[in-house]
Amino acid sequence: MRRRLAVSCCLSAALAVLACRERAAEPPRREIAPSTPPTAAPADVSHGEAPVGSEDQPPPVDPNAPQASTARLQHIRITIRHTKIAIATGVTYDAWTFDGRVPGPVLRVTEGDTVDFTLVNRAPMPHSLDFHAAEIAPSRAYRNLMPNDSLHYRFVARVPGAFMYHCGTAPVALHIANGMYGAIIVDPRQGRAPAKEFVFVQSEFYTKTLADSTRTIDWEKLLGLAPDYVVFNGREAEYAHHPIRVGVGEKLRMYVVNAGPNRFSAFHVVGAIFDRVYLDGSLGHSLEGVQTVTVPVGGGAIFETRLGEAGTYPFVSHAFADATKGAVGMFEAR
Ligand SMILES: [Cu+2]
Repeated sequence: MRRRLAVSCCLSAALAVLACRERAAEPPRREIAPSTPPTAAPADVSHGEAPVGSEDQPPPVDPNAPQASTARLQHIRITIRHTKIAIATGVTYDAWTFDGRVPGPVLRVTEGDTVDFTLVNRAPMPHSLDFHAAEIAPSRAYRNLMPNDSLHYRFVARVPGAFMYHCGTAPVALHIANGMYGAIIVDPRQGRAPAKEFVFVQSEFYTKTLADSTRTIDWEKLLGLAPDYVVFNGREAEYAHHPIRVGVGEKLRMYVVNAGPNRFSAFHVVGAIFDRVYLDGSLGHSLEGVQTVTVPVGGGAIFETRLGEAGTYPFVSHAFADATKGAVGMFEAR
């Protein structure tokens, strides 16, 4: 009896030692602080995911579409530069840019126009430019351009729509996430009905902070599809801080291009229904009377609506985590 007790005691002690060793071999547990969803609304406007500013202060990034040009030969020149840009209030990002801005310049041509294009690389590394509005051999036109080199070619903008352009140098996700994208509108030859026109380019920023407090790309966040900011026209909630004034009942046309590089846009105007949406901007593919339309990464769409009464109307990506991260703006109808 005594012997059996001793054996069982030894066994328990050995098991306890083993368990102890196993515990010691376990990697130390990281304490993750539980994140608490905010319950205080940032704005008193319904769907106001960011504080709403005054429409008396014009937005630093102009949302108005450029005028259509009547020239049939369009000379376009873009210079690639690395520069610092503002992506949110007090947040500076070390960006790779077309013409020193993010998004790059909004380009506008008409169906059938010849685009005479020159690209100049003033950055210290290879870059390129891919026009979704062109039908051309990428091996010739979208090749990597070395620092201080330039490239010249022509293409005919054959298909009307709202197209993306972007750097196509690998890894493409890195070059796009660093700011190398923009919109090119190709108007149909017969034109579109008069309207107040805006361009919104949606994109994401994945950031980490450097010693001088500038932000730079966080590659792991990019691969994990976890942006810090999702924005229209390069800045967090730009048009919530500076609402866009429009007329009650006025016809509005929005050219929306989604540069990504990862997040689909669910474009929606709160308090409105789209009279018509042209998928990819194509005349042949339009929807009538729709609430929300997906703009895929690397795609575009043209949205038309009217705001029925005076008031503040948010426009958002209805993927609301993205609206919380900055994909929100406001129309102020008067
Ligand atoms: Cu690039």
